[in-house]
Amino acid sequence: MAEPRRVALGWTLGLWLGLAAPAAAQPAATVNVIPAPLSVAAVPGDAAPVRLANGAVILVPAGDAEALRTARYLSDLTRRTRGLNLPVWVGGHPSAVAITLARSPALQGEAYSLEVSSAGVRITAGADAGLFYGAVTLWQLITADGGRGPAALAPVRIDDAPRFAWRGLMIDSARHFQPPAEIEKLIDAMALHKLNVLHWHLTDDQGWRLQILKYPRLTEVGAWRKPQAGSPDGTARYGGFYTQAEVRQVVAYAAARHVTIVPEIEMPSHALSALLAYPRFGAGAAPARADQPKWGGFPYVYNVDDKTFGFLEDVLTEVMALFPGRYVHVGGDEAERERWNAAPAAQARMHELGISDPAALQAYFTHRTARFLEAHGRRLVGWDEILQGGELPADAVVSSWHGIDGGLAAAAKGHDAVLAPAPIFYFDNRQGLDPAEPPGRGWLVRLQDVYGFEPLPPTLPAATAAHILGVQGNVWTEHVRTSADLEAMAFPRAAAVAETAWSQPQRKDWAGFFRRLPAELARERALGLNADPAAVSVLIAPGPGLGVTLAGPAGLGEVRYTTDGSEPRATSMIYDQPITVAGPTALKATLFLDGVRVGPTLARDIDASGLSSRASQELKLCNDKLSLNLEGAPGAGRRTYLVNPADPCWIFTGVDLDRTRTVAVSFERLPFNFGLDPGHNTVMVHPSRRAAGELEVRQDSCTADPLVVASLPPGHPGSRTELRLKLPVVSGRHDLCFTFTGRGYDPVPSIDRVRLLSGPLPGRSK
Ligand code: TNX
Repeated sequence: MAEPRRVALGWTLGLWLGLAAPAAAQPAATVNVIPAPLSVAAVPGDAAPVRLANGAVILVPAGDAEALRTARYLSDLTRRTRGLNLPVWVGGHPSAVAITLARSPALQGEAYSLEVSSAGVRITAGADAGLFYGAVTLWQLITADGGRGPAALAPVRIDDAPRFAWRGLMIDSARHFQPPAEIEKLIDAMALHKLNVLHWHLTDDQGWRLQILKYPRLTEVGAWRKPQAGSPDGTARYGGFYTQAEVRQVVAYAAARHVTIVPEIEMPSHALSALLAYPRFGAGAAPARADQPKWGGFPYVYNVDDKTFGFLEDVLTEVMALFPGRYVHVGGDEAERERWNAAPAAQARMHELGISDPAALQAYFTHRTARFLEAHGRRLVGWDEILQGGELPADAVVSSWHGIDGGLAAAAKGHDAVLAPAPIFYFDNRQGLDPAEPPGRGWLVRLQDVYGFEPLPPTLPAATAAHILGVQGNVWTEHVRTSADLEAMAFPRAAAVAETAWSQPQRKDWAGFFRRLPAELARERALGLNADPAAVSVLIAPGPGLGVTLAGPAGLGEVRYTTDGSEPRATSMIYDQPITVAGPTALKATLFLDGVRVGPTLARDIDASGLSSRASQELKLCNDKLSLNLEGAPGAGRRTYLVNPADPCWIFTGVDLDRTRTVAVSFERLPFNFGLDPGHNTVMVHPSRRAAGELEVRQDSCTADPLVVASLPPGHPGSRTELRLKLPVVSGRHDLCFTFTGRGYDPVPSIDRVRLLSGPLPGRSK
């Protein structure tokens, strides 16, 4: 079996690009557009496709600067994604016009209509945003066949408008930093999905990313951290920040694409980097540099004295000058507010307010900040913890992440809310089971899970529903280190968010979305996005016995495969039951939909050793209360490990012990950089006999007496080791449980792969 490769996501889409969707003529009732438009209808009497070749003209009215900007954007887009040149003309054109952008006061805001007929293509809207979204839809029609050059469009009439006003994506630039150009690339991609709110998470314990002129140390000190030994970030200092000039440019870039940026400045907690720069504004524990490269919850909170509020107001003043949108997010999540109980200034404030509950003090914090923002014409947004400790400021908006109940409760009381429930809208989670998926959290959040979310329960009163501003996907980046991985985590899941946010519920259906997905992935690729093909990929699992099981997305399309090394075609065998192989076999499998190839080819050499080897992602975690897909140390052959660092224990199911004499277990020691919440994800230390710890192997149950125990050789974070353990003679099929013992898990040994070896011990252990 081939070793998992991170580059496996870089499959050659070109192979199936030309085939991604059946030819250009699309039936009028559905169009290959995401998000699905409100209404799609045939154009009476028109049947012949409209051809758009190089030189086809886009015409805008004279004196309409915004229409001109949108026309130029469309022209640029078709050139860079399809190599199709559509020149823009203003006012009139001597000969035929292919595409016309027009204004109509009958349409408002983001609404538009688009007609493709023998008279050409006409996009009509009242407002700039509507015109822009009409152009985006046209671009999607032009690119629906995944090809290059001229396009043929079926006649169609589209009338469209969004369901929700807030169609969001959150990018965490604090845990890992993305250069401004990457943020702009994401904004461009958002706009092309009709997403219109970028919630930009700019500050957190691990980094302060926004230049504040009055407090230069926020970035001089707070933007940089020293990663721990063995961390994926390497040993140099890690960090970066956005200068105010860069932010202004990003804001303008977003505005031109009808994307509003909601900046987030975290308070009263998630503030370690700020407090390292200005410890005088802290309460509770003294800020510790050593915590800055760790993930998790920390005991550092801002103080509640006037000078700290003065500092925060100064910061927010600069933030408001940079970000013209109405909303300013001030975090509010996961504050260890009990820390205020031991801080004299906080105690004095509580005394003055006549409160004894630190939650009420956080409510005071929120109100005071909301009043300040309101006085400047802005609205406070906060995570759903701002609902605790007292009444919410009337104008405040809740980002609901502990499920949707907080958001719905706030809406019932007349507050606005945005729904971003964990885990399904948390795009730091894996979207597929393949060992080559990017690092992140280990829970599975597939594209169809995201798509299946309906924000408004049917019993919700209309007056409450009116306060749900929309939905938002969140890309937290503790474990998402690179731009390529960030794009893979965000796309195509952002397309599912877009359809939930834009399309009416009756226009949504997973099978229909899935049919539009190949074209969607092709567009994302054409934009240079590293979209994750997990939703159209074939998964391979060893077993049962000497066989392999293949799986595609449930009930959609068919898996076709070959065993002679050739590329699967529309006529190749359809997979319908586990494949049993007699000898070494080169298996290739691909997902097809209606005879058209829609995903990458999975290629595996199946032989006895391949079948009896599992990567950590193919094992089961004994305890998945915490599940992370963690990247190892940098260097050649950098790997990703599925591990619960609070309980390093894995199960290899159904091992044929009659054939297995030895197990070879390779593992890497990962730095334990987690500030785990006490009592939440309690570290389950399995006590060791020796300081370096042991690997214990058990049969059937993880609490039985071990079959075999091996001492771990000493090793530092980042070091990789393989242990070979000879098993006693046991017969039958059994689960094997692999547990690391220790006197603590720093570093935490993380299994890379378990191989089952038969016969006498081959070779010696490394
Ligand atoms: C919780 S959601 C957090 C973030 C983490 C995220 C990881 C929220 C408001 N806080 O600090 O990055 O979980 O999934």
